[in-house]
Amino acid sequence: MKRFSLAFATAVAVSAVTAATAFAHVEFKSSTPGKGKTASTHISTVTVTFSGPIRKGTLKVTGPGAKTYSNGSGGRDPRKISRLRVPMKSGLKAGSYKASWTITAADGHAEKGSFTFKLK
Ligand SMILES: [Cu+2]
Repeated sequence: MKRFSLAFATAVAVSAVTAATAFAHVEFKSSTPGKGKTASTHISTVTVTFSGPIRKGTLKVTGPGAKTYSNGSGGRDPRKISRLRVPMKSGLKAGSYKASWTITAADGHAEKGSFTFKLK
C-alpha cells in the first residue's frame, strides 16, 4: 500500500510539472513603436505587448545622449493585462532609442528584454 501511494504521488507530481511546462512562457509579441521601426518624435507613450497576461513590469526608454526619455518606471497597462506601457517625456529628439523591459508573467516567471527603434 505504501508503494502504491508513493507511485501515485510521483505520477501526480510528474503530471503537474508537465502541465506547468506545457503552459508556454509569455513572450514579446509586439510594441509601439515597432521593433526596429521608425516613428515620430511626437509619440507620447511606448508600449510592449506580450503573448499572455503579466502581473507587473517596468519599461525604460533611453535615447540620444544616453539619456532616459521615459517618465517613471512604467507598468502594466490598466486597459490591457498583457501590455506594458510607459509615458514619454515631451521634446523627444530624433535618433535611436532603446526600450528595456522587465516583467513578472502571470505564471510567476521573471523575464526581461529590450528592443530598439528610431524617432524622426
Ligand atoms: Cu513562464
